[in-house]
Amino acid sequence: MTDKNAMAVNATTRRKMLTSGLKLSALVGAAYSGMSRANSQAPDPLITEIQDWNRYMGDGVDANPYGSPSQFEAEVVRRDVPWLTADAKSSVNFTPLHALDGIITPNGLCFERHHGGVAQIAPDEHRLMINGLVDTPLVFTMEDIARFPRENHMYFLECAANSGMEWRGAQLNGCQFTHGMVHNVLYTGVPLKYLLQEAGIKTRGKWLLPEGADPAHMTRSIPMEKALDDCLVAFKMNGEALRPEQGYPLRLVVPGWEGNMWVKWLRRLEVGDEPWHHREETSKYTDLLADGRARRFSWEMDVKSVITNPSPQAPILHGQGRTVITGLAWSGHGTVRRVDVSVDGGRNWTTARLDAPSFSKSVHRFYHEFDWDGRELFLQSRAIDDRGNVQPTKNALRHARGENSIYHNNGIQTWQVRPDGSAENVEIS
Ligand SMILES: Nc1nc2c(c(=O)[nH]1)N[C@H]1C(S)=C(S)[C@@H](COP(=O)(O)O)O[C@H]1N2
Ligand SMILES: [Mo]
Repeated sequence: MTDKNAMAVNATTRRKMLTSGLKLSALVGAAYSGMSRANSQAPDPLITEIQDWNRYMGDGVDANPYGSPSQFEAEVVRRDVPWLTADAKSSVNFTPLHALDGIITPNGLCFERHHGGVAQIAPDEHRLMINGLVDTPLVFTMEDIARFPRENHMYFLECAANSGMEWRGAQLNGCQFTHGMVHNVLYTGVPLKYLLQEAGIKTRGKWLLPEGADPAHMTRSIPMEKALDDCLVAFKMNGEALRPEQGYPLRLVVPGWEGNMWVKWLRRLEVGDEPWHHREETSKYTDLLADGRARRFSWEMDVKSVITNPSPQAPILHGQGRTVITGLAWSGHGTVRRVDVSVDGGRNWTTARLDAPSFSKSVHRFYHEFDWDGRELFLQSRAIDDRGNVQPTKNALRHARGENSIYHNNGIQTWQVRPDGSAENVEIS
């Protein structure tokens, strides 16, 4: 509740500021408010008058040894949905996708999902053990791990429950809440295969059980082919140490696969000959179908996209004229080849412009510059990955998988934009 009030108050102040700025451009009436403001004859005090920040010396270099965002960005934070979970220690908050651009999620804004709170582990007391079907059981310190060859890769992590509240209809009003269980980070770590090869996997060793050192001691069964393919044991995110929330000092990176498998505070890897069928892969993260059967081991995250702006938390404030539609697209199968945007609820599609680097199993940024005539819009985006997978409509998903599901909802999202620029989560039937 407090969050919502804070957002509303802030939106009002911002709108007031923008209205006063817009008066001048309204006189000229061109599509680009920036251009019209420059052409205006009326004096703008922000240009003609000396402001406090021009006049007085600012803080010195010692004011903020670990930098933080501008005070004017205080609204850009992870937020939770209070009714979603009973207790903050086994809960989730969401990445503010509507306030970000490019493809990197800043460390302090990466959504958090944990089942036993955030473990606080001193790196010199952390150990990683490899046991089970190996030639030599091993225990590594953090120092040991840092002596293996390391690699850097940009990957998205998406919780399989992202958009899960939307299976039965539009519910949460903001892409932060409908799609914010995703983050995209440059990881520095050691390929998992180097550590496994050091221990020596026995021929019968076909599965791997990573385990977390937190009170939830999260475990999942991972097939050995994936473990030896592109998994990393990571200790840095976006250049600095992992945040405690993200598993400091060590987490497993399982590119393209559901977030639950990316065990944080990684302390043990057990090699086995069959999957363990623990809680997180049976009662959770298994998808109940309409006929009562269940889809298990639905590891890969399918191709998905969402328009982040405009969206319910980021309405159009500038009125008619040139507006920039932007959003994110990703696929657990590889890169995103194309994103289409529709402003009329999927009747007509235009190919959007993909920008920023395109990495496999990483989010992609798309833009669509658009002249808005003030009409009601039904905005949608549809991503296609490099394997030719096309993001489905929500109805197509429901047809295939029923409505019992929580997980793996990669359906096309619709935002209704009203003539006043406000936006709402809706569905086209
Ligand atoms: N040890 C441990 N690892 C964990 C979890 C946990 O509770 N404990 N949560 C999992 C789930 S369900 C998800 S979606 C991701 C979330 O990663 P993040 O907190 O970095 O966003 O971590 C996974 N790894
Ligand atoms: Mo998750």
